[in-house]
Amino acid sequence: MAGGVSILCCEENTIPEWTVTIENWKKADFMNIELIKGDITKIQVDAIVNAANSSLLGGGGVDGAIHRAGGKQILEECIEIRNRQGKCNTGEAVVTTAGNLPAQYVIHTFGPVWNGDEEKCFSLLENCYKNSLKLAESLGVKTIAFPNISTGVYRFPKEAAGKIAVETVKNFKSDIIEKVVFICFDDENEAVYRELLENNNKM
Ligand code: AR6
Repeated sequence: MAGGVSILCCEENTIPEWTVTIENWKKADFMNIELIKGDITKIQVDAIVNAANSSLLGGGGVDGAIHRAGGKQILEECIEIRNRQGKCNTGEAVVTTAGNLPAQYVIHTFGPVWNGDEEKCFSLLENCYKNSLKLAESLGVKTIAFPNISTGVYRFPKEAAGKIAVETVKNFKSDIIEKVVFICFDDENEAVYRELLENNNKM
């Protein structure tokens, strides 16, 4: 396999609109970054990431969708983690199995609540992506899907959040992870990611 990155843009369960390869982007032989518009609970990857909260006990948004679709096993494992190590700190990540979901693991990360403190919030969001990728690697995960962490209830500006997500993934050198999927649920995030990834291809 030639070195480089394929970026695919597509709707959930459709054929990608375009594919571009960037030579020598990563240390690994190849790595795919995909942009998919859809529901993260439906996607077939080794691990999906949950935009959780410090309690790890579920909530609304993507967290609620994952717990609803995954069933009570995920919550039970989250409670065990809580009992063992306490609440999740901002930027940290923990893992459970994925219950009834097609994925094997759910990696739960607690994103920053946007408060206008750019330096702190940017760095904490970067930690969410980095720590999730590190944890995935330690589990031997080859394919992982991220939602747009903190851009819902936590009101992180979408463009800044997208830039942090794409840059952090791009800079994460891995010989294990082969594919990272960004799942965008709303039109605004999809447009942000599409532009970021298309611009990447031109660089
Ligand atoms: N699949 C993919 N993305 C989704 C889905 C889905 N099924 N549903 C929503 N999104 P949010 P946050 C997108 O609010 O901002 C929860 O209550 C959504 O469009 O879920 O990190 C937790 O328990 C948005 O772009 O997470 C926390 O208390 C993105 O997911 C709090 O919300 C993130 O929105 C976390 O807030």
